[in-house]
Amino acid sequence: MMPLVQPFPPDFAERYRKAGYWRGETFPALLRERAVRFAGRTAVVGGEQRWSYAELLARAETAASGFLKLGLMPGDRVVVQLPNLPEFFSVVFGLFLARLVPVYALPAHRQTEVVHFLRRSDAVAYVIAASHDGFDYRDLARAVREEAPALSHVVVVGEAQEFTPFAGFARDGEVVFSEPDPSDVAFLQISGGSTGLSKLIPRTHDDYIYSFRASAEICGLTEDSVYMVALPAAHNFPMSSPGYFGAFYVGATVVLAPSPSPETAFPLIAREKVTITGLVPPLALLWLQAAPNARHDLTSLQVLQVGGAKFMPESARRVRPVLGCTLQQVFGMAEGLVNYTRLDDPEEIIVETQGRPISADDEVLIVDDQGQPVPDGEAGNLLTRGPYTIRAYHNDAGANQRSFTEDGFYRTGDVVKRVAGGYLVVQGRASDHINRAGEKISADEVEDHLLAHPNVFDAAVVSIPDAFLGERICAFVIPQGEKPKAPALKAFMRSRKVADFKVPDQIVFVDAFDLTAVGKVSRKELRARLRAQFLADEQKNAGH
Ligand code: AMP
Ligand code: DBH
Repeated sequence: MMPLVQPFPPDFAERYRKAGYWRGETFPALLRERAVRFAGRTAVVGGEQRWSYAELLARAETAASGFLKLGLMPGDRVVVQLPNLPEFFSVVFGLFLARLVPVYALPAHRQTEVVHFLRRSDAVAYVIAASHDGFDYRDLARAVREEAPALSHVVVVGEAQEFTPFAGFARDGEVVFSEPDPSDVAFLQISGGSTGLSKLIPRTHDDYIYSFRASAEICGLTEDSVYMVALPAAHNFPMSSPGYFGAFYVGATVVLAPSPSPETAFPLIAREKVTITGLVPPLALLWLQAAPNARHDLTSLQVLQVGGAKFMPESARRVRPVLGCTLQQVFGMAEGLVNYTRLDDPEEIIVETQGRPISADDEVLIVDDQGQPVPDGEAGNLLTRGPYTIRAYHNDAGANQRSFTEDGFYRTGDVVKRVAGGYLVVQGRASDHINRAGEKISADEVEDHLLAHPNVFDAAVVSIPDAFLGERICAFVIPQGEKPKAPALKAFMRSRKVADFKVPDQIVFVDAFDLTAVGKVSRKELRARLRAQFLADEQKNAGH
């Protein structure tokens, strides 16, 4: 089993401790302390349930005992794939208390992705909900079990069938849990994956707790705040920016929305007096559209955070007048660095920029393709290093080689410019992935699936600007033999058991890729050319 590490060099670790970023806090200690300090206050609201801080701890302890009684050992990895249910928190905190390591999967992930997470992490257990949104996760568990040799337990929230029911976890007698070290890896987060499948991101107690503690302060959270989780709870944004962990840190209340749609979220905001939540840009557009006719009282909402993909200034400008709250732009990544506009920034900064880093010790380098720094105001590749940015992925030597410089900077793949005050404006990105409504999709990965179809000779996948999604997935396909129909190719993608958001939105059949250049054309160049040609054609057609 590959050991879990996050290799911050000792001199950096010392510096981050001295500066007071890393305070030796751990998730178990945090939960226990808050369960005493905020005992009777409401920690979690979800579905019909309402848990106090004391109850959250009690439930997490029961979960921890249950996991240990299955025979799991500290350090073991557990893939968690749960929708926005309160049990998400009892499971995850339970794992922390037992020194087990959650690996977060999104509810949208399917067999291909889940098998990858299970294998890459050597997970011994997999936690699911029985079903959600019309999908039966027990069927998924049966399928992945065949392909993941280390997996020995499937734990189900809800009707478990032949698997282990989470509701059956019990605590008999006093269980003594061993304490983690603050520099231990607490969990594995996943990246959207710019090439190939998602990478696993080891985050330590020290670094992650710093990121959401500082975020909670930047976002003005207090024990009277009510934070709503609108995006999937496994996403890094609602987890930590400041997210529910930031909310728990200060003793606030966390409300779980089963869906981020205005129909579901607006009544919850009114009922629970939600003060802050975070959305991706397409959802923010839906909220802006629905709010003027909303029957629900949204006046409790003080801050709407938008991030995950670029929020265009024209839309950003409408947030305050339409929703009556402050917009906060959030530009972050599961690998670390998070930027925020500050709540008291001038409106122009809030509307036009994606914020500035959390920490004075976040090192931000903006360089040209030769690695030379570019002047402020000019676009370049963003590299970063700092007290909560990883130095390596888990179990992926190739990605580590590509994604980190020799002196430990993370190559974000984003193209940004720095403006006055150190604020960043995201201009685009260098790598070939599609940012579809905040979901990052690797072009390589989609091409690979398409190429598996017997009637596909070659495929190139690109992002195309989309008014609603921000970007949509467009696949250029050279058929061979009988030309497949676009819906059939999409159905084929689905049959490959991948998350639905990876299925191309648009398929364009072409006879050949026009390789006029001499020699080999890189896929990157090919994609760029196809994309440019497509956009030019589109514009020409619009002109007629
Ligand atoms: P991941 O590494 O999968 O967590 O995805 C993080 C990436 O999402 C960043 O590197 C950016 O490409 C993108 N992203 C996140 N927030 C924003 C934002 N506010 N504006 C533009 N891009 C964003
Ligand atoms: O897109 C992201 O990954 C993201 C966006 C906003 C993120 O990880 C975050 C804030 O922490």
